[in-house]
Amino acid sequence: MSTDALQSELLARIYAADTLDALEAVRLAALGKAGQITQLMKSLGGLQPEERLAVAPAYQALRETVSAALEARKADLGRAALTARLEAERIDMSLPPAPPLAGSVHPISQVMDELSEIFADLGFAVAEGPEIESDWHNFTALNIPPEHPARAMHDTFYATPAEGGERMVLRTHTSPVQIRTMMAEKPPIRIIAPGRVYRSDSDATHTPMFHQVEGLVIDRGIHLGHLKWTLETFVKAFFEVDDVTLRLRPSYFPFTEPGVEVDVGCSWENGTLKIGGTSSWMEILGAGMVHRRVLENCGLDPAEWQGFAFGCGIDRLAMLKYGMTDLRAFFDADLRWLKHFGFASLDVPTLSAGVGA
Ligand code: 2NL
Repeated sequence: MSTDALQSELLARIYAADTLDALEAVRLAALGKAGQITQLMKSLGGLQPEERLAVAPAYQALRETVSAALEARKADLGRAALTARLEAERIDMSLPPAPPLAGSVHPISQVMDELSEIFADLGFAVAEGPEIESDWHNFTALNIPPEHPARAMHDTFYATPAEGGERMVLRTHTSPVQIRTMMAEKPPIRIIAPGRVYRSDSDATHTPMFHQVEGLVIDRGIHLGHLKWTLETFVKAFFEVDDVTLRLRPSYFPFTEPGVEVDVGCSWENGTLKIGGTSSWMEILGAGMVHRRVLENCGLDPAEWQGFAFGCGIDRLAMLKYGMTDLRAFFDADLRWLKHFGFASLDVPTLSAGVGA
């Protein structure tokens, strides 16, 4: 075959190749070890010098033309492949995630978002702190000195201290977050501290890790009336019930004076407890006025600043609102349970739509 005919044939095959793989096959057939052009080049070695001079330029030109055509075609096919892939993988980032990929929001996360929403509306910020705490922040600052009997009641997980280091604990409540805030910021302070807490306790109604939310207000002239109004407003918004009565009973916490236990009025309807009315009472919170020694430990003068604080279990709040009966199922990661009790990821709680709508 003449070099012209071979060139025409190869160029035709190059332009006919419609994938990178087909193009590679053409390249091998022309320029590979046993390719047609390679054979021609090799045959030059067996020619007389004058013969070689006569045909070599045509062979070289053939090799260059075919090489260039292969490169050009390769670039075209690469561009086309990229365009096709971009088209196929096109994603509209403004669309919500496809439901089957979205998973669901755990009821505890949902309730935490509801709490943040309700308290943000009352001017509270959300505060966070470490789950591995110093003994001082978790206990001593809260008027629970070493050897205080309240320490035994907390079923604390203790970390082995580093040599010469401070003894650390897994926080038994989120109060140390409030301690850190009082030490770092100037009043007025309005925060809630939701998060994980740990106690070495495990049975049908206790898990060694659970969730707590605490609230703290520090300002001038704060009294129990502010506490009661705040909790009433919270309970109304959270349970979406207007007819809410709270009952404060005297109680004791080392970090409050006075301390109160807070019951919410409720009634039995067809075998289920409903928030509202006053025919029954259910304890939902512990609270009180911040103990003057706690204020002093945080560098606040109790003659100038007063405050109230409260704490309650988030897991129990979620069970009451959404009707779960087994606490331990919260942490089993059972897909059927998560599907049943989980929330759509775009079902963000807002006050205007109703926090639990
Ligand atoms: C409960 C309810 C409570 C607090 C938590 C608190 C935090 C600071 C100062 C004073 Cl920094 N109080 N938190 C107060 C009363 C109750 O939790 O049943 N706890 C065992």
